[in-house]
Amino acid sequence: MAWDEGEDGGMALLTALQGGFGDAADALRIDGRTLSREDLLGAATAVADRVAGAPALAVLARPTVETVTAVVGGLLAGVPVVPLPPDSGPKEREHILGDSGAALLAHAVGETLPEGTPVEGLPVDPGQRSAATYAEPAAESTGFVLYTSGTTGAPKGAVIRREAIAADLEALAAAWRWTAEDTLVHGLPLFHVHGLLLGVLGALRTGSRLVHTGRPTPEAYAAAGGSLYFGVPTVWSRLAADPEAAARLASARLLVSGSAPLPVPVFEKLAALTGHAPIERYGMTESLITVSTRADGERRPGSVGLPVDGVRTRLVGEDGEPVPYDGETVGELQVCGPTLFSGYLNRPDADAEAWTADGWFRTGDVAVIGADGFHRIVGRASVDLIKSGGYRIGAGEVEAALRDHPSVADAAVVGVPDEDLGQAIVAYVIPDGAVTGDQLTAFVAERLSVHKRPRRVVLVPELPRNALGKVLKKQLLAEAGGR
Ligand code: MLC
Ligand code: AMP
Repeated sequence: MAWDEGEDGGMALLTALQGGFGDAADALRIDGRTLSREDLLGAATAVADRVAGAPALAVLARPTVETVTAVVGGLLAGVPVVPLPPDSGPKEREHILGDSGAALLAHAVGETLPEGTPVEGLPVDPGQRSAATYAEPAAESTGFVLYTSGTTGAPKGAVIRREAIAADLEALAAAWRWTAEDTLVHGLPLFHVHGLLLGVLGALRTGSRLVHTGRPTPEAYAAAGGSLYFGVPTVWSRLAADPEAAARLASARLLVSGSAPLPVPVFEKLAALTGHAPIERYGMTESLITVSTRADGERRPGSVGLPVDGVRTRLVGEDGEPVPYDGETVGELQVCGPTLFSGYLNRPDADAEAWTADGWFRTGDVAVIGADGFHRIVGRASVDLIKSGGYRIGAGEVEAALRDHPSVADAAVVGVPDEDLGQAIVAYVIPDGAVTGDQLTAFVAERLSVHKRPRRVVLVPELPRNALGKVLKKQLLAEAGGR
């Protein structure tokens, strides 16, 4: 691989746990509880002792020290880690545990697993210690299987190599001048790239301190006193609406937004209130973070900047031909480089769609690139992938959950522009019997994660369709107040 491994030997993930960066009793603070790196290493090694040799370790990923301990334990032992959203309903949970082949589900001591959980529980006690040592697993071995939504069907497991994560963290450390001097603050979920791979492993690789605020509220961010802050646009727009809290981030070094487009007015408000023009970066579960503005470069509102070290991008038109980099012509963004995933678990069909014949990954995002190389994400090629609060939601999965209800004849789900969430899930449902919108929302909530619940259900006698019977989602969006 043409990747500069650097002086530290390159592709190790948990370098800060091997010492050399100093330590503190509160090197990691998660929702009010603290751990030193030495504590974490001892506790995680105790987990590694119990899971070594397992095919995969699922982790009930609440934002807790137990979650971080379990994840690090799996990584130390070289066992692929499968974070499970803690609020996922039975259908989602069974799919993730069954598809990933996880033999064990790590959870906090004292926490009971939902009835019918199809794998053995592994209670994690961050007070345990082991002094065993493990050889660094192969760089090309699987670090994580991260489940992420497609346009239809159940979430797909993206297989992510350890070296992909190390390469991305290395590139982001360079782009953001992220060092052991930083204190990283965020309150994002610990089952996605943003909160877990960047937000936890980033700290464990660079040696920065970590403060996880539990929830990413403006007050919690203001009180954390960090130097480097991560958030999804919803977090930043809520902070920008709270001038007092925002002003307290003036002492920070860098504010970073990602996972969804940061609206230009939020960028500008944040810059005015904090004195820091935010960094915006772009990525995906499958590719990790591939494009970013830089700490030492221009931070242009509405732009995600330049490819990070090692990553290459290209724009391809509908005819399959390259489009000009003129800042105006749109094309599908394709990426390649050392941060890319290996493929979807058990889904050769999805792999065939995702990769080009010459080995580039099709992001499904539509972008423009300027003559200066700056990238602007214009939207998604498919209306069926929704981003709400930074969460990726497949319309098809929510539609399937709604259709499981005995009083639903058919359903169509769209993402309607929303000031707070970017997009809000709205479901159009043809009822077959007496049923209310609230009942249907509750029904979805029993099956899928909280953020996949419709914010609004509209009961309709029929859905607009084209001559082939396909639902006209653009028409529904227009009716719902979207584009
Ligand atoms: C939510 N609620 C609902 C509801 N949806 N109630 C009724 N109907 C619905 N449809 C409830 C919630 O449970 C919560 O209740 C309350 O309403 C407020 O919900 P909310 O508006 O969603 O706010 P909040 O819970 O604060 O969530 C906002 C957020 C969250 C920004 C904190 O969306 C979030 O954490 N997003 C991060 C997603 C993320 O990390 N994505 C990264 C993907 S990786 P209660 O009782 O709990 O208050 C990636 C790669 C990359 O994209 O580039 O980074
Ligand atoms: P996920 O797999 O949850 O990481 O979602 C990836 C998707 O989030 C991408 O395909 C984009 O559509 C979107 N995304 C991430 N970062 C940005 C950004 N800075 N601007 C616009 N969209 C983004």
